[in-house]
Amino acid sequence: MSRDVSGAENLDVVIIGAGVAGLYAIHKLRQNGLKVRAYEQGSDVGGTWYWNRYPGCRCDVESLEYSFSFSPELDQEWSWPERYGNQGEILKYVQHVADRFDLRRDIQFDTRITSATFDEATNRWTVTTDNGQTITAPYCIMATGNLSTPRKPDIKGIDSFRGKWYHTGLWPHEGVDFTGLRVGVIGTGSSGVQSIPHIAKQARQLFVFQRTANFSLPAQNGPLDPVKEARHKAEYPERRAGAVNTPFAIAGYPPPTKSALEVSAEERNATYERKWQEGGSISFLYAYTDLLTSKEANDTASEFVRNKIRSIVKDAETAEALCPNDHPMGTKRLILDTGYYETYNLPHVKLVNIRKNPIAEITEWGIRTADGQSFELDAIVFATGFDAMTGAMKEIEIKGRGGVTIGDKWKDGPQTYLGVMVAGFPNMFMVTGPQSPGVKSQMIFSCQQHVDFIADAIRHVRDRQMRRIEPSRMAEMSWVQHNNEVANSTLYPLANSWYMGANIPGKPRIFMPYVGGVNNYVKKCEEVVANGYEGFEMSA
Ligand code: NA7
Repeated sequence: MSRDVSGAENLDVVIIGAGVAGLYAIHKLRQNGLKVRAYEQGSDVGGTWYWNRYPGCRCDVESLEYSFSFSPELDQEWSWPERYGNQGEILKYVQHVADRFDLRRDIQFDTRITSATFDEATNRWTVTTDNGQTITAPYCIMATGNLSTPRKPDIKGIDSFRGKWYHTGLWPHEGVDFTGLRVGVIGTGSSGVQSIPHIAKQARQLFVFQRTANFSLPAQNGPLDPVKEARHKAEYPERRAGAVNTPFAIAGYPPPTKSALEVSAEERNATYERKWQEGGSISFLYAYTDLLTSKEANDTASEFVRNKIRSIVKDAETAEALCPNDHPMGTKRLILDTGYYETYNLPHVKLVNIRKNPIAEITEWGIRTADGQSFELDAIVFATGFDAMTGAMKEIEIKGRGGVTIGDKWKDGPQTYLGVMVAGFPNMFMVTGPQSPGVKSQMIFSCQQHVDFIADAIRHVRDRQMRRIEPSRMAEMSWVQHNNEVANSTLYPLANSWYMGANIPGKPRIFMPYVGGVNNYVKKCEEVVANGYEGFEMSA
């Protein structure tokens, strides 16, 4: 690597993060002849799949879909053991991709980026690391992930707890043995719902502290059927090409044609039952055209799931407490589980409704709720989620033009153009930033699509002997407005979810993902390029 007079290392593109987005960025930009390097806080590749090692951690997109699509050979070579990949299987796959495409030689592990500053005179980003290194490059890519900043709530007394505590997003690599222990799990999002049945198998006693009940559907996971795998692999070219024309970037699900309100209650329930047995969230949400746009239509699906919960959970009070009733189904990330509701029929598992009776404090011995009940615990698991979508970038001191930080710029909520760039932050790109469809899609598809867009934009700028690219404030404002209009035409804003920043006290409540569908988003990106990078300003 070359160095300048100050000793700083010089690159063409500095990439922050070596999860799926960072890895593909290395591959793609190297193919374009650029000198790149990724800096990664973890000791290996994988991002989400490196950190989230809690028991039961599994992807909610089927393994044949949740994979890179840039290499037809890779598509054919890799075999997935199960319908839905678990954390270990997915991490193994990502590690294989890093080795197969020789990506590790351009990654520095165990390195946290602490600041990134744009120099207006030289049009270069200067990035510093927690071990005192300085790197400069004209372009900087934030491949920092959407769910990569775990958050433990600030509950009074936590430091006095004598047992051990864990966060699902920072799980010990050696695993945790809960055998014979009294365990408390706080949080019932995906991480809680996936881990609770596993923790229950070991724990002597398990208390689940639930603030909000969530909708969860059965994954109906199992070994991958070899016939299905062979067929899917034969269809990969068409499936991969077809994904771009779908809202979630997953082909193979015929779009719904009818409103839920057009059919009889019997027909509706038979459809929901079929989808429930089939497993998976897309299939269920695709049952009717209006499940995410009409409250009345959604109510029919929500009530179907509530009735399922009532039929599975034997204790009527527990069942009722597990029935979500404060948000329409699907407006928070729909969870896929294996045996979650059944777990509450075990005699040593108890649900504690902390909406009714909040946690007052954590004591030396466990958790005390507001009504004075004490729960003696040996371990506490925080399944309390992440500072989603903006957290990771805000943790880096990013300074754009005029020394404005990303924290200042986003103090009332994120503002981006296409979820890829921010006005005032030239030459800084984001992979699946806020206001992109990333988290509402097959994430690896979106990471690739964003990186391809970014790589083409950098080539466009360089080919024209330009040195700076930045979205105009007008383009940014109109994209933010469009994003909000699309969200407001759906039921999504009705839920207090991490999509809204609602899980972090004090975070501005703005609906962050683009929910107009990958198909419409990609069309918009193509139009932008066809019109000479409309909305972007370039200068020498
Ligand atoms: P989520 O989905 O954000 O869930 C976090 C859970 O923790 C949720 O039930 C929260 O309740 C609960 N929570 C958060 N803070 C507290 C406090 N202070 N007290 C009690 N309960 C709390 O995170 P996950 O890790 O499960 O999943 C994140 C995504 O990863 C998921 O959507 C998939 O895309 C993969 P709340 O609902 O806020 O009342």
